Amino acid sequence: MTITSSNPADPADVVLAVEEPGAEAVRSAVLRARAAQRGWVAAGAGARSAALGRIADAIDAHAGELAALIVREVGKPLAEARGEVARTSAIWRYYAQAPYAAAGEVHETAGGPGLLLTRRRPHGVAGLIAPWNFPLAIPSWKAAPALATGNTVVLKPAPEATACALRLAELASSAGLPEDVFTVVPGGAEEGSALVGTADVVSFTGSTGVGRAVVRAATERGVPVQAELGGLNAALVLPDADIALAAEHIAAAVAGYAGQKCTATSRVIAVGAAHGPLREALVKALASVDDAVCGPVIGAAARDRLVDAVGSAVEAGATLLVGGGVPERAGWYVEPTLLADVPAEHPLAREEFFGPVAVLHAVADLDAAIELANDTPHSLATSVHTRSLDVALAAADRLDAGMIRVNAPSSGVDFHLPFGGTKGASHGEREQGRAALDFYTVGRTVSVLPGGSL
Ligand code: UN1
Repeated sequence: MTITSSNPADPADVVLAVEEPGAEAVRSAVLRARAAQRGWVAAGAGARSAALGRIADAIDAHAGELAALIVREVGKPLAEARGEVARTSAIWRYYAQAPYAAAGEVHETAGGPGLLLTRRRPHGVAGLIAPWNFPLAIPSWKAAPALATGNTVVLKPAPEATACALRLAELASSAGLPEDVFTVVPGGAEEGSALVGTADVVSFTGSTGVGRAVVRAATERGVPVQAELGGLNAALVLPDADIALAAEHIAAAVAGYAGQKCTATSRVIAVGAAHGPLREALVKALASVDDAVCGPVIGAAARDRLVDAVGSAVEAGATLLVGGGVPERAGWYVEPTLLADVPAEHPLAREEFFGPVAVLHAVADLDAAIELANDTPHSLATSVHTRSLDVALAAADRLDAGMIRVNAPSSGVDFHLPFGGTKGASHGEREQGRAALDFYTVGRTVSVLPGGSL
């Protein structure tokens, strides 16, 4: 079978076609990575830090080319693609400092001379499975902490983003990473499960269904695993909010990169008197979103699924407030869409659709808004729009999402803070920040006692 990635804005433009390498190729990449790992650890903190810093430099030096490749391969609007490239080099630079961070603690013995030490050591080979929507940033926020802590890496990118991942590996190698320390193996389900079946630590970002299977398979082998799955993210708007600004933030979170982020807003919850003005402002904001913000969705199947869901919601009694159409043009475009009166059990109100589509709910008060926001297993990111500090703090206490953003879009993350959701949205240790350094290492206890002690 051939893996083909094509331009979502112009499907006739084939970006890359490669043969699927098969499960055996993955296993042999893992074996080579395992052989390379000892030398990578032995090279020391200074060498690892310098190598990661050179990768950041290489990304900066090729920023224009990388942004253009992201635009072409996964249809991300140029401004966001540039932002992603800048974020990616910042991630490598941030983790370039990590090899020098303290790797443990010193304790006193219970009695007598000696030192008791804790120490964090790498697992071995990190098997990374990444999605297509952040084709440089997500592979990097998995690979950089894994490499910094002395693991070697085998990455299987999403087929739709194969060219971006291969280019990242090329740049890493041109920056002087030793051979087999960071390998990209293109592939689909077969290669992904071979990787989960052989790596020493597994990190996955993608759909809930595949993620659950990855977690099961890794757990069965006794291998540490983290999974970042879908989000069904809400934006809560209180009557005291700056409604015009809230509408702008929410429109960006609904339609930015066509809603193809696990942190995108798909449910807007208007509280009390916020409802009328917010509805009006949001319709206006979504109607004026253009290609520079939204862009196409990834493929024909994604577009059809969105169009069908909107159609079936309308048949079930929903009101189309804006959008809903498919522009007459090449590429997989869907208009930014807002619906009201969507039946509570309709899939559009319950499942992640990964498109520029949101559902508007009206509720009486903050309690009802929080209850509705929490009524999902996919609790990843929630935004709260209010001028009241009391409301912001109450919401931060009672919302169960992994990330709560006050007066900001639900999408957008800080790579130096932990990233992840609650309930069904995430599994295992948080990604990013220092949490990632814990995930890619395991604790050892070392007792250093004077010679001759029994
Ligand atoms: C962002 O909101 O900038 O797959 C990042 C995703 C998330 C990343 C979101 N893991 O969409």
